[in-house]
Amino acid sequence: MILHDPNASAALLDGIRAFIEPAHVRTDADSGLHYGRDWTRLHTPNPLAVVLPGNIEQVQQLVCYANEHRLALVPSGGRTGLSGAAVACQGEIVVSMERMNRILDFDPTDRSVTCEAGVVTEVLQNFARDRGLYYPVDFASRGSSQIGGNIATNAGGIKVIRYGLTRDWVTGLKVVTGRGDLLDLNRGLIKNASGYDLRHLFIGSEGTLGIIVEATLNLTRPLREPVVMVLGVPDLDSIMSLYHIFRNKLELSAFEFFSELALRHVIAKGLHRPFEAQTPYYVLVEFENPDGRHTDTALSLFENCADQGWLADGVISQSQAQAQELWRLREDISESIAVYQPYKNDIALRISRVPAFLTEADALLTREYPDFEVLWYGHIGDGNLHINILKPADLDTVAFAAKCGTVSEQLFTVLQRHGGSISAEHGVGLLKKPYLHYTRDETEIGYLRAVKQAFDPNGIMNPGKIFD
Ligand code: S2G
Ligand code: ZN
Repeated sequence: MILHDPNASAALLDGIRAFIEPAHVRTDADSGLHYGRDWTRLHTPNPLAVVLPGNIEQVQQLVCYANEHRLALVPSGGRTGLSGAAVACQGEIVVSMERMNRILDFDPTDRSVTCEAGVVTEVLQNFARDRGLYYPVDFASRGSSQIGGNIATNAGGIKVIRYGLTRDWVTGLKVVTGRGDLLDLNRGLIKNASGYDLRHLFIGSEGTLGIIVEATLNLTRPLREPVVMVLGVPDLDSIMSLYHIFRNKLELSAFEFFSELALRHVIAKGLHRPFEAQTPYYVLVEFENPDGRHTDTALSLFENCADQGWLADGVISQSQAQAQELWRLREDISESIAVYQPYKNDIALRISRVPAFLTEADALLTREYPDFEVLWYGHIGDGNLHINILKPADLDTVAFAAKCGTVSEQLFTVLQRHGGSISAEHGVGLLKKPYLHYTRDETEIGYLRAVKQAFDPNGIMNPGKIFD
């Protein structure tokens, strides 16, 4: 347990100012609010201070100092997380990586880029694009999320079906462990059979093993003339039929879905419906279409699926601008419903289990919670479903969260039967911690604790996140 006497705080912070410039050791309320939380709003930020190191040496000094004084550290990137992993609500010290935001190296032969943890995802994407390459891990929060946070949560997003997750693009990682040791992991190698790959322990560790300070990432060639289709779908089974047929005939870079309820919230923000028909669900597929060589295939797929009754209407982009406009129908969902303080679930299943789970979960929610507005959307191509329950205006946040906790227990009981995970890409943090046992059994959690003990023996790294 990390304890500290508030009276001793001033002396402790002065100790930090001895090796980090005073301007970058902040205790003002605005900094505490700004840096003390992610996109979740269930906890009141209450850090002891916000510290912004400028280099690896300062990060190491801070971790050593925190061990000496048993100070809790919460690593902080773009704070776009949705599970409370970057929340500091118990007098921890927030360690913001935003000053460590340089791109350090690019190698055209390796097609790799090395950058500090605080580089914004979109900055890296643009850096790659300007050199004729592509960093293919992509999601709506690209403009504010940071590479270090993407790695700490193994961020997924909208292109996973073709390009995989962040984990698949990290070829080197420099981390400061909870002991204060600097590890230079894998150093950009494609092959390296020299024992346990510690890089993969830090990917998805949510700041609980140490602080990611630098990463080497692979890049690839850009998508050639990507085309987007949005299809109006009558029911859940048809979604899976479309998935099978489109995946078998086209190399998809995205296969997303969203419900009519989700679309209505995006339309309410000023976007236009993709077509006249209103259907219960919509599928968005993306595939590259150099010189239009796959257009005929796509159109004949559309006709066949329409004949089968699997789709009622659809649109295919005629330009990159229209493709981007169609993407916004999916990508703007999260932002368009934020005002309703949605209770989010982000579950993962084997794709083969998606139809059975979707049907069972939808029936459960409709039966048990008829007064809840439930939005379904997500990355069906990865078996990743986002279930968002919008907070009714007449229910206060605490009562709503309590009721949704019950919903989660019921949903996760169904999920467990289908072998799924309580978190596909948003992580566990604080919000999903009470439900971890639905996905990891006690034996496995024991091993997670043993790993934590090896890297952070004093428990200073993001204590209370993922598990206690
Ligand atoms: C998505 C973004 C966050 C949310 O839209 O795919 O991962 O709203 C989400 O769930
Ligand atoms: Zn998602």
